[in-house]
Amino acid sequence: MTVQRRTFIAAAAFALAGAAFPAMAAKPLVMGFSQVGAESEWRTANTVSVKDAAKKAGINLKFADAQQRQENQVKAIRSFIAQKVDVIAFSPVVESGWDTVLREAKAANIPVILTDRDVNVADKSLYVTLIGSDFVEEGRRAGRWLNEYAKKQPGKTFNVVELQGTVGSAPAIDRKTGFEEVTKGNAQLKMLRTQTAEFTRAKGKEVMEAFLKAHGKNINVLYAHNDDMAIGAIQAIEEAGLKPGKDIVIVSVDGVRGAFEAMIQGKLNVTVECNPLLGPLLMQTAKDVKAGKQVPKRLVVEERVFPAEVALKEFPNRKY
Ligand code: GYE
Repeated sequence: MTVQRRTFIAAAAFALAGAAFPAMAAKPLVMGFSQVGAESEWRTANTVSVKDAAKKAGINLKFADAQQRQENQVKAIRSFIAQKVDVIAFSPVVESGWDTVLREAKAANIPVILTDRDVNVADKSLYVTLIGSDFVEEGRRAGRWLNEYAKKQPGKTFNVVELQGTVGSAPAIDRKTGFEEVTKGNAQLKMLRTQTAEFTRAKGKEVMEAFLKAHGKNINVLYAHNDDMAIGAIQAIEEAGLKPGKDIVIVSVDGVRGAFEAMIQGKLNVTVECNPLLGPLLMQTAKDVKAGKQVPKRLVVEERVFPAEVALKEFPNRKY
């Protein structure tokens, strides 16, 4: 029998099997997803987006919550490898320390898609693509807004305090970098204190209380790496008898519903949008990767800046 004829018979048998067992032909893609945790409103919206999109795309999602701990993520990834999932996706809690486990995934021939946060690895072939925001640009946007604000009050200097996100995480590193890049030449701004509050409301409140205890009314501006920390800080400011949004100008990042509510109440001055609705693009990318299609190494989502003046008008359009 010739090679062509044998191929023909095999193809015909395959087509027949497909027709007789359609369920077999449409085996759902299995994705292991390791989420950072549930530290913020942003994260909750991101989790909902990933789960909904998987359902809609017919993807079998194995979801693991790492509770903000890298060792839990490493464990989850190893278990996905052992289960031989089709694709692994994860949002890395911190940037460094991923080489070993990603090499294990590569050796098992399982493609890895990063969502939201970046990793710091020398060998970029250890992941297929990163889907998410440009955090440095978000930091620049926050800084540019503050520069403009200060410009309107020439001669005045502003003492700034900063609440950083999770130590070692891409958004904390990049939002600090971008903000510093555009504000460092501004003689009107003076950074008084900067400290992590781990992207949570509770910590945001706690660290802001400490800042207020040390500097009281000398604080003019708060830059928070996310809305949740800003919302926690707002509580601390009010409890200290000061007016958030007035006595202390507040700039934050994410654009979640809670931030819009705070802006409408005049307690937050601006939020820089960070889009958590990455689920649909993640599922499409996973399908493309499994189909052998070439995908770009970086997929960046579009975002805007929302000052308090537009909050009421924009609120009904917000999806998270
Ligand atoms: O800004 C913050 C969350 O990685 C972009 O993580 C994300 C950040 C987001 O906890 O609210």
